[in-house]
Amino acid sequence: MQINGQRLWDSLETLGRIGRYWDEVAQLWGVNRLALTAADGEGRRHVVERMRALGLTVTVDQIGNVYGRRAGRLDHLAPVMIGSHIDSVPTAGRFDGCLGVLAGLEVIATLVDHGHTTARPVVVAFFTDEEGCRFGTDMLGSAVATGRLALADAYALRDPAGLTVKDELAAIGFLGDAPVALAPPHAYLECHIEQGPVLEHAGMELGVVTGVQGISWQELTLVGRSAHAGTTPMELRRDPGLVAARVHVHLREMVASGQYGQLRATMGRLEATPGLVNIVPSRVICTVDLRNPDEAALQRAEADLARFVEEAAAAEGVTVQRRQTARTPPVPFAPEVQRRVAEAATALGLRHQAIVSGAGHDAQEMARLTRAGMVFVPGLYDGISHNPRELSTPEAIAAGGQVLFSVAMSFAEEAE
Ligand code: HGY
Ligand code: MN
Ligand code: MN
Repeated sequence: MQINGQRLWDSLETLGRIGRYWDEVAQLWGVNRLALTAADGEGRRHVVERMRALGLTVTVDQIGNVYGRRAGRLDHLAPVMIGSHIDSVPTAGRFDGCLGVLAGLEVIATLVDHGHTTARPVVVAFFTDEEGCRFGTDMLGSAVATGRLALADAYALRDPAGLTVKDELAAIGFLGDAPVALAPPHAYLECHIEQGPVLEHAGMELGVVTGVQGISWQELTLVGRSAHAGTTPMELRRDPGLVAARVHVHLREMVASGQYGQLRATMGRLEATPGLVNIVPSRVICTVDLRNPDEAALQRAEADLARFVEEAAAAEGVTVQRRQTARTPPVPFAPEVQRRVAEAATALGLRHQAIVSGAGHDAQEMARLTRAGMVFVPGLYDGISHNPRELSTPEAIAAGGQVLFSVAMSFAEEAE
């Protein structure tokens, strides 16, 4: 059975119009469906409508995860689950996450077209707040569904305006009542745009994802003393902005030192208060995102950075409060899933290679419950992502969708 690549491409365009905004910098339409905002709610309702139109039974759980289920001939058996997320960063393209959910619906639509019922049930899922950039921790919905995060703790998370996850779920009408604990699926599959340059530069048509690298997010609150920019002598200052700048430079120096393997380090958020031209800031809040495929090297980087921050703050008479907001170790994907993805790619004559995911994904959480794996579709323009310029080709999307279909069917027709 062949999926309908054009229908999949069109569905990405349609969903991509929900929450779209004109990005002045990129001079392109971008997507902003930040988790649990009205735009996210609109995107969710659109996908739920598509699930229902495909005859799926839709369940919304207490953290807002949504599952669309298609019965199987042996309906008592554990389902094959295909999922990802449809929430986005505020400056997104239309592929990150959405490809995995819409390719899952394309699998269902293909089965409907052919009037074929699989042995096992098939479930298409989208998880709440995978991006984590509003409430501070990533993979929120899938982490709760797989027991890494407690529901009460997730509910209590607040965004910078002080709004809670629970209230915002209710506000968009997705505070469901189904229990969050997920029964282990027979297998979990996720198709995702690579979001990096590896496949494009290697001339590959598909990536067989071997796992996800470790992720460490922390928020630093640096408090000094606000003072007049003109009258305050430099030696009397306690400037948190200087400490933040030193930390930022130190991140690059740690990577350049080569002592932490393939460390990647980012200071994505940097907010000075009061943030005005003629006042030494009283407070700076900044974030640090550390990534590493090697857990021991990631822990070394965290420990060394913590020491550096303490020393830099003390030298400037600034206090520091550190809050770990996300932390997941490197997660390997099931060899059996990898094997089937590679086999399907070979059968379709697709140039493919193994690749470690630089980004976090819901599949890393689902790997706690079952055999999980991912299909990567190459991006264009060095695979830029978390940016309106994120793009792939209709051919690559169709190929990824077809491999996803083949692998899903191989699991869905297993009666034991
Ligand atoms: O940050 C990540 O790796 C993913 O996009 N949530
Ligand atoms: Mn994603
Ligand atoms: Mn993302």
